[in-house]
Amino acid sequence: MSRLTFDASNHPHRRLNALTGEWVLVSPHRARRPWQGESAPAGDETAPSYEPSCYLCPGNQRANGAVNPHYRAPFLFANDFAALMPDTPAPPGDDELLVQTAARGEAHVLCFSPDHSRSLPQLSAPEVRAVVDAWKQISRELFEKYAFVQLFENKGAMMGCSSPHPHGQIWATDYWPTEIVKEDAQQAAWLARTGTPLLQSVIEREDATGERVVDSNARWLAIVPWWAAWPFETLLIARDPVSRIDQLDAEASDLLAEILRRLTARYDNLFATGFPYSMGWHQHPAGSASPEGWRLHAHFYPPLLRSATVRKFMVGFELLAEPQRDLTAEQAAQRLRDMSPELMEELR
Ligand code: H2U
Ligand code: ZN
Repeated sequence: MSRLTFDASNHPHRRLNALTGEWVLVSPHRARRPWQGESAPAGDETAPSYEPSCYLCPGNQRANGAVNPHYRAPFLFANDFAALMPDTPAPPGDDELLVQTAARGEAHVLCFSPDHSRSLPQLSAPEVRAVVDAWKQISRELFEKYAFVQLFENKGAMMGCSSPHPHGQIWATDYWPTEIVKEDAQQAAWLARTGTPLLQSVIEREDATGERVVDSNARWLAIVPWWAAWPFETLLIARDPVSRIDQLDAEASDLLAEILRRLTARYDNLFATGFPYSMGWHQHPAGSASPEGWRLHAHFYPPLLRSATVRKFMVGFELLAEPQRDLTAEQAAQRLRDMSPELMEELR
C-alpha cells in the first residue's frame, strides 16, 4: 500500500504522445543523479565562410561532377544520390509474408546560405526568411505531384549529417510515410471527438500553463511537448489554422524566421555548441480525409543530454520496448527558456 501522492517530477510514469498514439516512460527521479555539469565547448574551431573541399559551397564541384552556381540566396538542387525516383517500376505485390510495395518520389537538397560557416541561428532574419520562402515554394511544387513532402534538416555529425555546410533536404513520396499515417489518424480522431484541431487544443493548454513553453510570438508557439522522448525535443506549432507551409502569409513567415533563430540560438547556447538535431515539417498529406484536423508544425529531435558531447542513446529498453526519458518535459522547457534567445558571443 502506498500513501505517497503522485509527484510528476519524482515518480516514474508514462505519457501519451497525442500525435502518434504512442507512450513514453518518464523516470524523473533518475535526473537527480549527480551531474558533473560539464558544458565545455565541443572544440568547434570556427569554420571558414568558404571551404574549397565542400560539395555545397558556391562554385564548387559536387560528388557527381556537377558544379554549383555562385549562388547568393538559398540554393536548391536535385539530390545526386536520391533515395527515391519518380519512375521506378512497381515490384510484384503478391506475397502475403514478404510484402513489398512501390515507392516513388524525388529528393532535393537546399543550401540555406552560400556561407559555409553560418547555420540558422547565425543567419540574419531576412536570410532565414529566404529559407522559409524556399521551403514554401518547393513544398507547393512537390505537393502538386506527390502525396507527401518532407522538409527537414539534419544538423551535426552526431546526426549523421555529411556536411557542415548549412543545408536541409526535401523528400517527396507518392505514399504517406509511417509517422504521417499515425499523425493523420490521431488528428482526425481528436477533431471528430472534440471539434477542435489537436494542436489547437495543445496551444490553448500550453499557453494557459506556460510550463512547457520555450518561446512564443503572435503566430508561433515553441514547446517541449508533454510527450517529448528526446531530452530537449521541441515542437513548433503555427497558431494560424494552416496545414501546409505555403499557406503562411508574409507576417507569419517573418515571425517564423524570428522564432527559428531564437529557438536554435537557445539550443546552441545550452551547451555552448552548434546543437545537433533532426528537424522537419509536418503538413497535411494529399488525400487526408481530415485536413482541418491538421496543423502545420515542426519537430526538433536533438540527441544531446548533458553537454556538447554527452548524448542520449535510444537503446536498450527504449529500442526494445518504449522510449524513456529522465528529465521531465517541464524541466527541459525551463532550461531552454532560461537560455538567451540571442546567440552567445563566442558562437556568432
Ligand atoms: P546530409 O547532410 O543529411 O548527409 O545530406 C546531404 C545530402 O546531400 C545527401 O542526401 C546529398 C547527399 O546525397 N549530396 C548530393 O546530392 N551531392 C553531393 O555532391 C554531396 C551530397
Ligand atoms: Zn560549404
